[in-house]
Amino acid sequence: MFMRIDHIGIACHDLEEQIALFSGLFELEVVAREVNEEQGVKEAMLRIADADGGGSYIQLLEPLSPDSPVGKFLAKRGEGVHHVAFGVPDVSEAMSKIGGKGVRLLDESPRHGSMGSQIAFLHPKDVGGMLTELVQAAKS
Ligand code: CMX
Ligand code: CO
Repeated sequence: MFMRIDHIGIACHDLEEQIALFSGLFELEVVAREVNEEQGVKEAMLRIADADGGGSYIQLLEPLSPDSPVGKFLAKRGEGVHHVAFGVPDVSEAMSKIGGKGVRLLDESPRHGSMGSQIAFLHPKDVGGMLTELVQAAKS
């Protein structure tokens, strides 16, 4: 079902500071910056690897407001790993397969994600405490 780790999402208070830290430490290039109002984030994608069908990234996330998912997470747990995102060939199919096993889907249908992808989240309480994102990369 999973083809790769698409990205690790990291919650931070200051996107520019965190971009400077990660690109400096690991020599990663910022390949996209977006504001996603629906997800309540300002974000940057730092490329680790390219591949046919989708690459691997670090996703740095700054909340747009304290009552957004990332804003609440920062208040409760502080900066750090917020979610793990797996690349799937078809996000709707993965949602129905995984949902059929009793895992709570946090999205009824796929939403808009980074770089034209389609995404959906699984409840962390049903996945061993890990907030899990499914990603179908945009067709290149
Ligand atoms: N990882 C693991 N556990 C988490 C978590 C996370 N990121 N966020 C919340 N939880 C846990 C909480 O600790 C809490 O556990 P306890 O009851 O044991 O304390 C439980 O889940 C419920 O958390 P909550 O704070 O009461 O609920 P929230 O209103 O914060 O909702 C969640 C949590 C996961 C349902 C919500 O954050 C969500 O829908 N997330 C999906 C969307 C999202 O995260 N978007 C931002 C990223 C966008 C992107 O990647 O593009
Ligand atoms: Co993500």
